[in-house]
Amino acid sequence: MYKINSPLTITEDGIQLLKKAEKDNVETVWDRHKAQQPQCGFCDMGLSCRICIMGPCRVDPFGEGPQAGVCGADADIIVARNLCRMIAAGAASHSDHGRDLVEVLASVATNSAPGYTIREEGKLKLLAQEYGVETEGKEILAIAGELAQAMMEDYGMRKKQITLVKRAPEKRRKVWETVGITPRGIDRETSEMMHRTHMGVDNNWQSLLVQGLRNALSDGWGGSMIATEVSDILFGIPTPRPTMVNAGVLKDDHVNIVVHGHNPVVSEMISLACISPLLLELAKRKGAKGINLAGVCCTGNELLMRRGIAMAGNHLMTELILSTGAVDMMIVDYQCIMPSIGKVAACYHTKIISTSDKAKFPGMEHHEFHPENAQKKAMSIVEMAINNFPNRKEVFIPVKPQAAVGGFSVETIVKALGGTADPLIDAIKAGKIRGAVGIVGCNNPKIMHDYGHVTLTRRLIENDILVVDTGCVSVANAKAGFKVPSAIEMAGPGLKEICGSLGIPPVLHLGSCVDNVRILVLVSALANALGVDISDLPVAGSAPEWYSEKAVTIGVYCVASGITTHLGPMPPIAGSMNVVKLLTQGLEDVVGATFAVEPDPEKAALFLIRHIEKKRAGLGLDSRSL
Ligand code: BF8
Ligand code: SF4
Repeated sequence: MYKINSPLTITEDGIQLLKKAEKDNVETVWDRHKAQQPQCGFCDMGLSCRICIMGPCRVDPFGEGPQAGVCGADADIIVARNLCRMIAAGAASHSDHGRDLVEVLASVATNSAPGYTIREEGKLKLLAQEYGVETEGKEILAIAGELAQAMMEDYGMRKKQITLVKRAPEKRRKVWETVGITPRGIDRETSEMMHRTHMGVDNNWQSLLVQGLRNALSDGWGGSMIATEVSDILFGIPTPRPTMVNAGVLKDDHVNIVVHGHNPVVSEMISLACISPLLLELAKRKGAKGINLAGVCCTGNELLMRRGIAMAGNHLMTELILSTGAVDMMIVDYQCIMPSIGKVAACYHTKIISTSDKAKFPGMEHHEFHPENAQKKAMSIVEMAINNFPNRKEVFIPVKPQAAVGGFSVETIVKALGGTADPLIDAIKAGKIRGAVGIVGCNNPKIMHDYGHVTLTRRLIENDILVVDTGCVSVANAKAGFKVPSAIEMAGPGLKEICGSLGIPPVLHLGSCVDNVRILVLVSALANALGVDISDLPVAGSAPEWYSEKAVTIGVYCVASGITTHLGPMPPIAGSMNVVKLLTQGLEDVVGATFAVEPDPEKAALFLIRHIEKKRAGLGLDSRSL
């Protein structure tokens, strides 16, 4: 299906649209990446510091130039501080996304968020119980209000530990207690991380990194987990549903609206406006057959999981799909939105709308969404998109869409297994499924677009390893055809048998990046069922093409939760062998898992297969040698 004939992308739509962009004189992320070469070697190794203005400073990696910054910070301190600030930024991003959802939940409770509602009363009550909110004899909205307040407390400093930490297996919680990394408050850990990395505070690279682990855990078992759970309560628990992916999901005879960003608070309202009879009628009057809503990046994943909305592309496709000339409007919220988007759109008729008070971009029209006005705003914005349809010029939709199934939540996986995780555990024990790997994260122009994801996934399923994916990986894998039931033909015999009997593909789409917490919940259930720690399970994580600070935080909370994690691109830590050794070896003794860095997905697959076989042997299960 793919021609691996381009150094930039393995995808056919990507190849065609790169040519189109070049023809239209559109500058892309790859052009800018090229223009940045050579990128700074000090920064690449984490050896530059601009935390204070006695600097900027840098440490010479060859031992000839300065070995300390003006303040005296050496390579270990500078590298650790830089990495910790990445963790803090990633944790802040996910957790702020979670906070916005909690605010919507609070507004729903007071009837001040027209259009939003409680879609999952059962899940609301379960969460309320976890938070110690009394549910007996109470109105649903009253429970929602109290739950929102209780969640807000998780963000603060009134607790010894955040609530959802209780979901982790007991053995894991003991590890966190022993190491001293049980997260206390979501904002507290990020704030303390920023404090410790200020000039003249924590200048011990080990204790900095220990706080980095706690900060990341405050995201995984806090901010991100709240984001996912409240999204399910407000918008529905995802269930498997058919969808379409790639740039071919755009329709030349429909008004095409693309949502981009992360938070479903805006995109959900847009999706409702797109099926309004009034607006559909207007679209027809303007000469369109209908309104076609598609997604890119994680807000697209959120809609795909719950509504089956089509996905036009992942991170590196966000500029290119505008080059189709078919996008009448792109609506963005926040995170991973390149500030170049407005400039690309200006080459076409595309209108770009920013919606968040905290995310403004050059060349975009700003229409701020808040819980109380979102419903009305969504209607007026979609109307603007329809009115833009007649302004279209040349349209180039290069490929036919690829079918896929998306929307696996833990709840639906357990349901597909017949109500308990036992069939999955039996299949793992019998060796039909060797283990599972969560492949997560982004695209990065340093790596051929989607090559890392697709190659790694193919090798793992061939070796009977179940793959679950989120974020931008999920689009890459869907485009590669791994997410239709017939994809079991690409799987090894054991995985093929199990997935075939359950009627599921060998690669399961678990959602957006905050939804990586669904992986934490799933592995906790497996560990509890087997009476072991997460770090004993034949599972691993991988981010073959990661780029963002959020991905660093995800990787760190996975490792701190006991999941050994592979990274494609090297994080900026090579300037300190102490930090490298701690993250790739030393953490094994601390949290029972480590990082491994390997840009080549073929070699990464071997590493992950060996890791899984080793964990199987540790559990007394049969183990293959490679
Ligand atoms: O949160 S996978 S490029 S879109 S950071 Fe961004 Fe990376 Fe995509 Fe979603 Ni996640
Ligand atoms: Fe330089 Fe130290 Fe300031 Fe960093 S904190 S910029 S190393 S003086």
